[in-house]
Amino acid sequence: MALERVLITGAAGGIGRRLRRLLRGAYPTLRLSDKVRPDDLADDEEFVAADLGDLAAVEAVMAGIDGVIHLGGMSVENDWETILHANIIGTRNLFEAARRHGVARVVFASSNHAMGFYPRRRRVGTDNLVRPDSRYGVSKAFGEALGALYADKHGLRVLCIRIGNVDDRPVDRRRLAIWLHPEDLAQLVRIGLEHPALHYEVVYGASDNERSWWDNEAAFRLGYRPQWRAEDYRDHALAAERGRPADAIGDIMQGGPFASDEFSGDANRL
Ligand code: 15L
Repeated sequence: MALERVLITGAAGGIGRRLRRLLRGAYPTLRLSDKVRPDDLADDEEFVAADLGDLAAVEAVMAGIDGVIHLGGMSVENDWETILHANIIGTRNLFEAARRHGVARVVFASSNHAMGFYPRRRRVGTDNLVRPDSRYGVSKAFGEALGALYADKHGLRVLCIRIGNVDDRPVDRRRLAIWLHPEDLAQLVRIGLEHPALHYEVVYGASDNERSWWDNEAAFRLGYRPQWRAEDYRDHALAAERGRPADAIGDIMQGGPFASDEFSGDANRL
């Protein structure tokens, strides 16, 4: 089925702004949603404001939509109330509104922080248990589970992308392993919206990174062919690292500072 109208939640954020540009012309209409209206709407874009914590507002945004790119919510660690409202209740509202409106597909922006308490020396894939490094990471694991429920029970087609770090180039040593160029992200998003055999999948959002600690076989099976290589920016990334204070937990864990933030456990048990 051709997608006529695609919704981007969190459209005013850094990833949303980039995807708007990269998806221009791919679908007849992009509906953008956020709390604040962008001041540069194109002819093929429309805007509907919504607080994701308000189910009625999310339902209003969803009317007439064929596919959703769900970027909205809190994109870093925060206090529990904020994460609960924006990411747990917000993502539940998103999937429930999509179901009620017969939306065909949801691409969920998950995060590497659902798995951030794996050590960097360990290669992980999508069959490993989730090991969140933060309340934020827990909310992303919740969103992945919710996506599975709505796919299996209600027939939505769902792709969860565990995004590494989206930027024009990798900005430090850790990002050399997890960097995702915006064009490679756009490729993954289009797989989620268009792949004919998609039911429910979790993939890693990473470019062609030599230092990657992720097995991204599921993405390659769906046809993902990343075009960008982190190692091409090695000197820039490693220069940014110089002089940075050591972080006993963050430097060995995949989630970096998200893992060391508020850490009060026994480092020997990790
Ligand atoms: C994320 O999930 C965040 O949204 C982003 O701001 C970065 O912190 C990124 O992870 C990262 O791990 O570098």
